[in-house]
Amino acid sequence: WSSDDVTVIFVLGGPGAGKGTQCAKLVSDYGFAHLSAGDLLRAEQERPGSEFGEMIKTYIKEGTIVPMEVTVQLLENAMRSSIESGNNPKKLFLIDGFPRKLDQAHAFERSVCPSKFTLFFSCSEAVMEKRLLHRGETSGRADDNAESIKKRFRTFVETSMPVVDEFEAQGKVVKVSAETSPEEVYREVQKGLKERGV
Ligand code: UP5
Ligand code: MG
Repeated sequence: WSSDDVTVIFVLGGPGAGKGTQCAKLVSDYGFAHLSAGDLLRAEQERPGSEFGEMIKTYIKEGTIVPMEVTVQLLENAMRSSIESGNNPKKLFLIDGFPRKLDQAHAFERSVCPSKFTLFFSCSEAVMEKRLLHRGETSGRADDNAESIKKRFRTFVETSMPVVDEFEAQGKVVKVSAETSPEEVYREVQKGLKERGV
């Protein structure tokens, strides 16, 4: 595809900020394809015969960032499938939980497609921790426990916030407070998208 006819919006925010929840709402109202980097990595980890399974498992448990070659390839494959399926005629993509390291951001925008902007959910660690521990009671996610959550928070602050800061400096961030109810947050999201012509 050419980057002129594909629209990519990055969706960033700390662990448990509500990226997946808000993306699901946008999918049903705007027809975006939703690609969660974390979901793609978890699926790859489960795929029989994957050469990356064990490695991905370790990175996720430790809350660190899987080497970008793996993630960029999974995203690119998922974008291609979405376009080829015919179910995404406008080629609209929400890329959730990516890029969370500067090297990934630069590689993706250079080799796949520049983003239109980044939707950024800001949320305090106290609120995010509460949500994740609650979800951990039933999610089965290997990283929804107090120890992994602490590591994910540290990676977010040290490694992922610099990505948001860089996009912010380029005037490419729509920031939404994610502390209120999902419906309230979504109203702010819709307002933010409208201001950017989406
Ligand atoms: N909830 C949501 N919104 C709420 C609201 N407004 N009020 C009250 N509750 C709300 O929500 C989390 C929980 O909170 C849910 O129970 C929800 O009902 C509730 P969710 O929408 O799932 O939040 P989200 O931001 O998507 O949280 P998630 O846990 O998915 O965020 P992470 O960024 O930590 O997870 P991700 O799957 O993106 O990544 C996992 C790991 O994969 C990373 O730590 C990393 O090791 C690896 N990874 C990479 O290596 N590279 C990548 O590029 C991406 C991931
Ligand atoms: Mg998520």
